[in-house]
Amino acid sequence: MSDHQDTLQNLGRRLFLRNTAMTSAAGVAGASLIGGLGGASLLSSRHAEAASANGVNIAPGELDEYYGFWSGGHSGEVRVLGVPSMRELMRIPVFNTDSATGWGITNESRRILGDSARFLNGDSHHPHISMTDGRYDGKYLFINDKANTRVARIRLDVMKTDRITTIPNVQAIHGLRLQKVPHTKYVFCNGELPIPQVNDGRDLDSPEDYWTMFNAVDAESMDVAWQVIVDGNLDNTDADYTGRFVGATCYNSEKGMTLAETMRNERDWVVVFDVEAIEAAVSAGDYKTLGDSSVPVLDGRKGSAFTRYIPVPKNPHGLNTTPDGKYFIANGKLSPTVTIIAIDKLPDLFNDNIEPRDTVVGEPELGLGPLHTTFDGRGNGYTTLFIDSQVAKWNIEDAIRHYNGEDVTYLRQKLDVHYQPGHNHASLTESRDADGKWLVVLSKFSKDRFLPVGPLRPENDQLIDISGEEMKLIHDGPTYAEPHDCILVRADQINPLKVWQRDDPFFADTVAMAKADGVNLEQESKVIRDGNKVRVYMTSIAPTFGLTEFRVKQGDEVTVVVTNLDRVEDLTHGFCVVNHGVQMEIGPQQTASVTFTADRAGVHWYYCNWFCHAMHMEMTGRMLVEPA
Ligand code: CUK
Ligand code: CUA
Ligand code: CA
Repeated sequence: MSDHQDTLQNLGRRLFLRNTAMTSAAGVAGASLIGGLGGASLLSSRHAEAASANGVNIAPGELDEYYGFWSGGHSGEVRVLGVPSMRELMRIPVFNTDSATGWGITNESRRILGDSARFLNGDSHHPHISMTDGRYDGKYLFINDKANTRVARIRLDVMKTDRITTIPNVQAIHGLRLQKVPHTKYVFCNGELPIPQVNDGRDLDSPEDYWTMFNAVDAESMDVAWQVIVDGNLDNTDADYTGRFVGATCYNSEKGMTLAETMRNERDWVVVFDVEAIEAAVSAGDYKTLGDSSVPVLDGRKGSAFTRYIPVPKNPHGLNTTPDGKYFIANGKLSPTVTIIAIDKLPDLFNDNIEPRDTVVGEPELGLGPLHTTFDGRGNGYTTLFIDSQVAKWNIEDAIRHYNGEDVTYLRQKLDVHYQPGHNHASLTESRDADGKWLVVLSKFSKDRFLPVGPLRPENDQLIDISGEEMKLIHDGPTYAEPHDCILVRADQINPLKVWQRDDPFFADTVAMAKADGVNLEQESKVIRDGNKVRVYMTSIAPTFGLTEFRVKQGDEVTVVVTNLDRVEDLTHGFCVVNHGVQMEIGPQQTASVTFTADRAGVHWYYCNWFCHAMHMEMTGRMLVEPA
């Protein structure tokens, strides 16, 4: 039997199963969504082994062709992987605190965290790389924090977080995408959970007065540029390739406060935003502000000039723009379909020449629980089916022909994945350069795929070769909670620095403080007393600190500034004060600082904790604290 026939038979079985599964999903959701794994898994394991036998091998010392940036979910971080080897290359702390680098501990990171430094957690979902003319430009990566309503920017030249903005007037930033054309001027991000406006204790018991908003953050200043109030709520989002339109799914058109209420309507919608109309209103001063915030707020509820609401089957999830710029694809979740919205019909929709559903040019049935779709640049979509534990490969134009009544098959293949996939992501899929080589499927459950590690299991990021007609599973990659999403970019599109530059803005404030103290960071180590504040400046060259001791008084507020004078690539020092919770990374040519209270008299050793030299263990010093 050919694979194609196999696919069709398989589809038949899935469709047969659909009614029961969808009924239970709609009834009690939650638990039933992860049911029905059945016996398919053993068979699939054997398939996987066969595939990896002829898979790729990146030999020791060889470099990968792609960078992958993975969100770390509720670990709050971002991870950098090499693809196709799936080797983890680096972790970038963002919304979390990090013991190795001192993120959340150092003054430089705390300045970036700002007021939100008081939060120790984050929940990052959607990493996206800045673009120029619809292509990744390798400058920044942006990511949301659902947990504490923030958006962060990572500089890809140093792979450090450099800005974090808390979005006012909304709760839980979820979907996040970037303007693709003409360049990433805006970071678009969705407030998911409706709240009273203003949220100061009023309207607690009046959910009808709760609202949420669509937000645009200026990618350079990281200030919130504007906010648009919507009906319902907002889940995922994506931008078009003209620069004018952004689409977002809404699963809660009911504005329900409970699960059952959010599933009441047969249809929810995709909201489309007209960025040009919004910008015109903001420049004309045609907006209000809310509470303490000075951010322009526009009313984009139904009937507004800024938005249109396109009905789609109930509780949609992912929203993905095809790399040819023609379509928004809304993924059905509770419906076995995805909805294809023609972007070239949107101007007519905004001119009220057509009805919202007239923009829908296809609604192919793919299987149970479609969550996200990604593209190979050859006209195919790859949609994760959460309930079926599969990825469906389907042809977009054939799905449109089928919708128009033609007798064509749009499904190309279904591949079992392990298990319950959320996002998937094909190489360069969000840009004009989508190259259809690799597909990463982020499976939420690993179950039997790895050695058991206690009740908490890793997730499973599967690498699939999509360069040929058939999808082939190549690799299983266990990951820690929880990479909702990732982005793959060609290695040549990212240009990281090898050592820090001395004028880097990342530590410019600390350099300015030294200058005000009259300290030449590159040449001297020095202690400056300023009342009960003591600033300890020291250099480091492997394997010594510029100061092997310094003396303070009990109760002093001590700021230690270390400048790593090593110019050697890869030669990082650490600075850790024993029993003080003080720890930081100082990369080659970097200046880093940390402030703490010397609250106990006595001898307190400090040491370097990056193994930097044969005499690394000896790279130590003493903080001598005189009793008060
Ligand atoms: S969401 Cu997690 S699987 Cu936050 Cu993009 Cu769909
Ligand atoms: Cu410096 Cu170890
Ligand atoms: Ca709904």
